[in-house]
Amino acid sequence: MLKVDIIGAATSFGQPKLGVDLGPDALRYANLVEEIKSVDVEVNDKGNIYSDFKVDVPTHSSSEDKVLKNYGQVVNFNEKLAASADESVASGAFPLIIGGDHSLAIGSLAGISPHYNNLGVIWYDAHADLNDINTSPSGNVHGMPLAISCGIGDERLVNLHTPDIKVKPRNIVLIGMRDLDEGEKKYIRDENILMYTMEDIEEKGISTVMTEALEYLHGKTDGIHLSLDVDALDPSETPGTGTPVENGLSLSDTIHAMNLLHESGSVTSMDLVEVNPLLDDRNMTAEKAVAIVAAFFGKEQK
Ligand code: HAR
Ligand code: MN
Ligand code: MN
Ligand code: MN
Repeated sequence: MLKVDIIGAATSFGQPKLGVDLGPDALRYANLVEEIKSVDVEVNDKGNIYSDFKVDVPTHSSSEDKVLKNYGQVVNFNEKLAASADESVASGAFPLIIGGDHSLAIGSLAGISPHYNNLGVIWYDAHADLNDINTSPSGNVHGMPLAISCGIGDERLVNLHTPDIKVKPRNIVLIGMRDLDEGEKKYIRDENILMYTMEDIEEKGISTVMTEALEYLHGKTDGIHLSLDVDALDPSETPGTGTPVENGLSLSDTIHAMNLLHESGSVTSMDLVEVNPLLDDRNMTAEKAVAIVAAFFGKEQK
């Protein structure tokens, strides 16, 4: 039986809005554990990880005039998360990292990637999160984790947990894109990263997109990490998130995408991020996120 380790990544340091660190508990209130167990999966909830620092420790950055916000907390938090994710994979479990803002993907990918030679990544998000300190419009680290995992950015974050590049750009698929910064567009073009924008999804349909994504990754990767940001969905579906973007994916398309990933059997780890109960309407975003995760683990729709 599949063994799933839930790792609560209770961080909000990658962005400025209060409450996203409560996401893991909001997901538990929405019956995350019970829903996953209902499909004959063994679940071990490892509880939450927190940063050791409540206030920021002095900011370091690779550039003089710009800063990475909450740098000290982001480094400390992700070191702890990487250790936990690494331990879960080593024990044979499937790590399900629940956030928390998307800066947590720095730690999850750092902990998971050493177990693979060529880890594939499906980044299901409205945003590419491919900024570095110079291209970022905000200094918020949740807009940077995929770049950092590709070796672009602050040295301590790039070398977190292991002194290696965690992900190769050619092993990435971006899905749901509709809010990209200029520097991100350039990086995607220069590195020839496979990207499906909302327009592509509307044109091809989600089934074709997921099938193409899996075909692209099969053969050249030995594991696939799904990093699912709830802002990939339309804000009418998932309002409880810090940076909603109009014209997103529907819940039904997303559930269908998860069913296809389940059937493929090739995804080996997952993040579920950016659920913010303080911005939500009676926990509906967490409830939908739980339905998405349940579909990913094989729950049939009623
Ligand atoms: N691209 C913008 C920035 O870097 C906005 C990032 C939005 N955040 C996320 N990430 N939720 O997917 O600041
Ligand atoms: Mn994101
Ligand atoms: Mn996003
Ligand atoms: Mn099944």
